[in-house]
Amino acid sequence: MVRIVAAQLMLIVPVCVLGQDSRKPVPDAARLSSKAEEAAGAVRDATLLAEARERSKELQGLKREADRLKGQFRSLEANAEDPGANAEDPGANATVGKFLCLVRGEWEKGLLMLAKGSDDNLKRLAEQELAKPTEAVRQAALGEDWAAQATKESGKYKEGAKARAAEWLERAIPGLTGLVRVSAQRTLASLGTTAGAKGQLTLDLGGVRMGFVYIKPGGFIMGSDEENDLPIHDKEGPARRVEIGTAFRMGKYEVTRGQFAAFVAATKHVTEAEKAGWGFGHRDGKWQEIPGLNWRNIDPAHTDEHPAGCIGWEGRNAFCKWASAVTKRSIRLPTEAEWEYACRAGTATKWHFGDDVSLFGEYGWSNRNSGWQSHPVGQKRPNGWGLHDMYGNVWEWCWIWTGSGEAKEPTGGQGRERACMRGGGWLDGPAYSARRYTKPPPNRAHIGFRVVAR
Ligand SMILES: [Ca+2]
Repeated sequence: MVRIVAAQLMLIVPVCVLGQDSRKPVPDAARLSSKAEEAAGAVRDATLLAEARERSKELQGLKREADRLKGQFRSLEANAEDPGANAEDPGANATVGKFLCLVRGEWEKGLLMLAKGSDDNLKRLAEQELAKPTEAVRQAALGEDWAAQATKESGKYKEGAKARAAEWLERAIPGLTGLVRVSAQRTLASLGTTAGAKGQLTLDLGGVRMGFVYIKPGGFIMGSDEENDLPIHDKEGPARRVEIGTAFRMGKYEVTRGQFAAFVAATKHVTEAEKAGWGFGHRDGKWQEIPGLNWRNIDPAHTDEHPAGCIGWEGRNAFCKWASAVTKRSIRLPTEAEWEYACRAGTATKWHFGDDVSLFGEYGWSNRNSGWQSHPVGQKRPNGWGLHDMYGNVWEWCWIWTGSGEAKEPTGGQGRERACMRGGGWLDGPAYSARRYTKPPPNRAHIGFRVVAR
């Protein structure tokens, strides 16, 4: 019996190391292995005992390697926070710069260090990056160089280099022609970048930062054939297949009050609510027109992390124009199709978390849990692709798409200037992925926006 237990324990050890069930696979496996050693010793089975000892030795090796890597990352973290005495050391600049760019995604600080570093390849890449190339051919060359760098890296560094390569190639491809385009497309496909945490990007909007998630191209069933229960909401059907032909990046969160404030400080923009001298908000237990209400004063307790509300059509257009100029990227509102595709994150259920509305409170702020106000972005769980607050908190402005049936890539259309809101807000019931409202009223405290970048 004990022999069988020892043999069974030996079988479980590798499963434990490789499995996802344990949070500490190596220590757990080591404990199992030592139990197997004990059992094998008790039945005096020399073969089993030798095997159990060999396994324990391997696990000790694994633990040492894990500790060494942990130590290395700890010292890189410490150096990244305080370069101190190492500031002029080319070796330290190369190591810490690479860590900052490829692991932490802090490109601004990391590139300056790489440019002073001892690694010639990374130094050349950093110089190309710091030149901020705007021509498609130069952007593609930079993407190809990062892809080549990725083949020399491993682990998190490899993922970071691949994500950077994909980012430059996606920007370049629309402006390329002929063989260069084919080559860029081939390299991009070979990177196999997927939606989610690996493809995250942070842009600096002149002092404040905005995080984006990479959204891969693909098809999905947009809308719903179900009868909608509220007469004021628009038709969500017919459900139809829509193809999103080009990758894009979507804001991880709604645009915050702090980000909007940076835009206003830089441009002196005056919103429609400020010009009109009133906004709609919730006060004294009532949803009502409030004199003087605008994005600055929706609630005295609001912080820069709350979503920007009371932002009208002009405000969000001007914000996108400013953000595009600051980041040298195309930043705009999502089309409805892009919004719903990203919201669904590969799901076909009513909500991205399934069909059970009782789970809504884990993912969004609606009138059931909001306390009649918005909440700082990102407090609720994200969807499968890492986007927060797609349901509730504030409604989000989108470009409307008027086509139907099969579509390659609905673009909304600059000329039509038609807006639509998605996702519901803190004042409303739990909105689902297909819910839409095409008559956004002005100056509402529960309407905000989210942007996409190319
Ligand atoms: Ca929202």
